[in-house]
Amino acid sequence: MADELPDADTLRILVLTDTHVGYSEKDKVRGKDAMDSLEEALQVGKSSKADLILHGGDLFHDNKPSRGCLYRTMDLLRQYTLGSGEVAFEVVSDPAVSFSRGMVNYQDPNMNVECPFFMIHGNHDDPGGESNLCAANLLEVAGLCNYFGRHEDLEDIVIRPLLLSKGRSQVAIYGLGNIRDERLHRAFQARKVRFETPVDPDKWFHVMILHQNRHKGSKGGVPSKACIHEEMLPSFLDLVIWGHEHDCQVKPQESLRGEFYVIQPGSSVATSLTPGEAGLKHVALIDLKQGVFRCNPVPLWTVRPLVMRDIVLSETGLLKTDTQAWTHRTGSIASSLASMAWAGIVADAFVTIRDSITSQLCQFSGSVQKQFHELDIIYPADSSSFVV
Ligand SMILES: [Mn+2]
Repeated sequence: MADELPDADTLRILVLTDTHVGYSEKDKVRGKDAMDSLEEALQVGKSSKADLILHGGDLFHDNKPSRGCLYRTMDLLRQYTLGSGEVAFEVVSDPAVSFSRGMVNYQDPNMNVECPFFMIHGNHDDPGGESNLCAANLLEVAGLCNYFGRHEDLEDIVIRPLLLSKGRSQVAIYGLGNIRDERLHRAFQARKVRFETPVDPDKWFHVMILHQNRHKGSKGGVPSKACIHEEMLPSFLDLVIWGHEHDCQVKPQESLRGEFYVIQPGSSVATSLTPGEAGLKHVALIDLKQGVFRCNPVPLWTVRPLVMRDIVLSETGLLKTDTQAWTHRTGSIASSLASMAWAGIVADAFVTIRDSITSQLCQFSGSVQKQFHELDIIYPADSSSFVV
């Protein structure tokens, strides 16, 4: 955590993304995980005296969050963003350009905001339906968030920055809520995405926040046209905050052309059984001061660890068809995790065996209801490696 409090010229932003609240909410063991981690993240903002919170989309896991999920989220936002503390920065751009209600929530005379929450939507919580609203609009009308980065006209996407100033620091934030990857890729190629910069752009620190697939090179990830490449983003940017990708790569990485830095905070709950989700999750505290920034990653300890192990069938000597032997083998892995739980190494065991060929899921749950580790055993897709 940033050890000292921000001074009069330092804008401190708590950056988080992909909190997916409501994920697995009906699960008896994991049901509260996503919400607990959102709360932990908000606590980081509060204890480090962040000036504002910036969320990179997929705050909610479901497009129509359950009543319980919405209620709890609103309750947390009340608890961690409202209060009598002073907002020490100013929005100096026209709020009507960025926000549908024409104002930032801390300027609303009916609200008492001390740490404003800004967000873009992700692919899980995007606007739609008859009303063309999303869950963020509900938070917005309740005065609990500042929802921006929504672009209606995909033939002409004009990204106008939200301009913030604190003391001698000036920051322009360019928000781009999720758009279907292929469409956005095409729009970038067809030069239908334009960025408006403030007059005197050199005096501003330029931050972009987006929620899209990130190009991972030719080896891995989604097809090249179904993602956004760093090279497509304008070179005047100083920092890009990349939402949607769940791997936590919170340490700033220099962009391929070295023009800006990229921070990918990752999700605060593991929603898929992939190796990228198994790392320790973090949020970022970003201090911006007169054109330079510092990123302090803060680990989230409430995130239930995901442990992955691969078992190669050909190394086990078990027959592919011998399901009994497999049940025995997986059962013994489950019980060894359970004994680790009893020994206090892990608090509980929860084993998922995924068969990538039949897509079958078998789950074994340990008996200690505290934390658990999840073990994913992936059978190699290449059946030639099976002993048959
Ligand atoms: Mn997403």
